[in-house]
Amino acid sequence: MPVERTEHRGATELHKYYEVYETIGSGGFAKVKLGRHILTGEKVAIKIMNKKDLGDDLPRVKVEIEAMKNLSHQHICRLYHVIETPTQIFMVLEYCPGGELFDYIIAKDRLSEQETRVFFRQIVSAMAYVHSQGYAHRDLKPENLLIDEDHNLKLIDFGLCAKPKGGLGYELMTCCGSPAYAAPELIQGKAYIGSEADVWSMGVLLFALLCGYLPFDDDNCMVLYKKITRGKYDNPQWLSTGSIMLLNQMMQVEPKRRLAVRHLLEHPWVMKDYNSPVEWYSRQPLGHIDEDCITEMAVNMKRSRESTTALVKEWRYDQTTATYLLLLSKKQRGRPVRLRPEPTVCEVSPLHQGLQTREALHFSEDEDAVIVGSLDFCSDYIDDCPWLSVQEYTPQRVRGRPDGGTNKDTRLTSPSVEKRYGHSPSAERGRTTTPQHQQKRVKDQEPTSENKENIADEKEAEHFALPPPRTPMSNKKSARPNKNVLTTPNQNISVGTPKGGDSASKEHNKKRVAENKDPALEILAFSPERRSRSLDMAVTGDSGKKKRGGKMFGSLERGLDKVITMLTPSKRRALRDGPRKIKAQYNVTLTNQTNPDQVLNQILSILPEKNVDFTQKGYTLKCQTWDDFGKVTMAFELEVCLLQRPEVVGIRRQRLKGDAWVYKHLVENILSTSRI
Ligand code: H91
Repeated sequence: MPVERTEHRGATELHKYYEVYETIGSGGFAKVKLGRHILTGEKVAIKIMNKKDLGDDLPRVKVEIEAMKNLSHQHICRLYHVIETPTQIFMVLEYCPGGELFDYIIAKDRLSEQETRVFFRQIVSAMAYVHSQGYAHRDLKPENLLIDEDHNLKLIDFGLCAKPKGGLGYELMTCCGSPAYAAPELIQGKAYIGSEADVWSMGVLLFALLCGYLPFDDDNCMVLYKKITRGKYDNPQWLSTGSIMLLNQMMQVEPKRRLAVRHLLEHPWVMKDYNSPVEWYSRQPLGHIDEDCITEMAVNMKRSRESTTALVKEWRYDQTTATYLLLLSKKQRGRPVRLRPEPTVCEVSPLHQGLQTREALHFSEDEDAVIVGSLDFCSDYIDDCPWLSVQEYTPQRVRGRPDGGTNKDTRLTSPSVEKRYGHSPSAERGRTTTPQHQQKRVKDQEPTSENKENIADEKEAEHFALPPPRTPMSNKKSARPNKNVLTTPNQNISVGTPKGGDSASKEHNKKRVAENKDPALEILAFSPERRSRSLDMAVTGDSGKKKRGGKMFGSLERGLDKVITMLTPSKRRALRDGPRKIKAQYNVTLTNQTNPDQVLNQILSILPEKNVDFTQKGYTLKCQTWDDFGKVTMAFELEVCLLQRPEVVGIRRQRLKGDAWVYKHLVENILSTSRI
């Protein structure tokens, strides 16, 4: 595979300092990949934007970068590094393995008042700080709150934020954000105060946490706007009086009657069980310089501590800023404040020059590819061997495809070749169809930046692609109640029965059933972090804990050796020949089935019915929906996998693009209809 393709040319700078792994999400015109900062060994999220694709959104990115440079707070995702090339912009950000708060809410159906309070206090803390710095966020929603490794929230997406010149008291005019969370004055096109509009969104967010659905919702925009401007919503019976009151105080149509964030800091509901106001000041103010981090960097760079401090204080959001902030993050988590020592392979300081040896070790940066190298430069690489991609080590080989449950291979295809099927409006233009399954490959679309990377694969697909196997079920249109879906014990959900026996729960479930949702179908959340770990476990076949070598640092070559040893032919075959084995996580739906091929077939047969296009890569289905103009409205992944305890088939799901609530309904609908 070529190391550098056109759109990756600008990425060289990025690869000097980071190992780049798989795509973990996307937002607007950005793709977010998992990465690792080579010098500190810390994981990062890399937001990748193509300037050409950004077009008019380029100013939005500049706004986000400027805001994030000025904001440093324990509940705001930290920006470490910005790399701009003539064609691309890379933002290196704090990695939040827990994923979106949205997924967490839907996995749990809704949160208890106690758990909501924990999160809401963090949201108030972040927002009080944002407002204190003169910013309004203007796009508050659970998709923009991520969960970090300590289960704390981090606010993201400052692309729509505003910093009025005269201060936050000055009115704004631009209507932005997601309609469902937008304040009435905003959607009416009136001038509004940013902080007041944020409080409304926080009210909608609080409601979503406590209820698992939105207070104002409608498919029709105009109807939605009417509902918002009226400001009337129903309070479900499980809400406490205190919650109802707080929601009411935040979702006041008249902005001046709304609570201000400073009132929220010590609101009785917020203070309950804590007896202390929310701490909103930054625990990591930008001005403070940590001496331990400076010392470590000074040693690495062979500079004086004074000149290192001066360099850090320039806050250029370059390798120096990233190294300093990531070292600080290590220190705050009680890890050694250590950098990778001078390279042995190439006598150039990585902090000065970037890791030149990276290029030699760089295998591929394909969509699902991983870069492996320097695997044991740091002890935690071994314990936390990151994201070994199955596909990357899988030589082209013929593997049987699911055969409807008999487990006998009847068709032969190449496992690493992506198979694309679809029925998007654009895909339908000028192409012959496969009447048997009414499925067409999405091959003759204009290549977009999203699908460009797959073009080489598509050539091969011509020879190998077969339509997915179908089952007789595919004619069934109506959603069936899903009696067989199991959940993990810690979810406290009984099979086939509504959660909680109280009338409030029944009421809620009635609503869900009316919406074609099965109350027994619970989705268990699962962080990309864990997903990676589980893959690692599948590779090593152990419980994920590997012995630490006595030494902290080793050579790059040894790291490579380890990867090769881990992937012995038998292990590789085990991976190739079946779905991944993972642990139950919170975005994995458990089934009561044991045959993954059967489950895959059931899903495959339902997707066309739901107007979902998909490409199949092994047991992973990359799904897309389209609008009438051929624009992708939703992208998500469904992966059939094997759970270890209990030993059943699971379906991992991940949203990549599109409205979170629409996605929730669609995936619930697909899975409940799939009779799994
Ligand atoms: N949504 C608005 O899906 C749809 C794991 C994951 C882990 C992340 C760290 C930072 C960001 C995303 C992360 C992430 C966009 C991040 C930060 C900023 C920003 C953007 C992303 C998605 C994009 C992928 C995200 C979640 C939100 C995962 N994501 N899984 N760490 O602007 Cl400031 Cl776009």
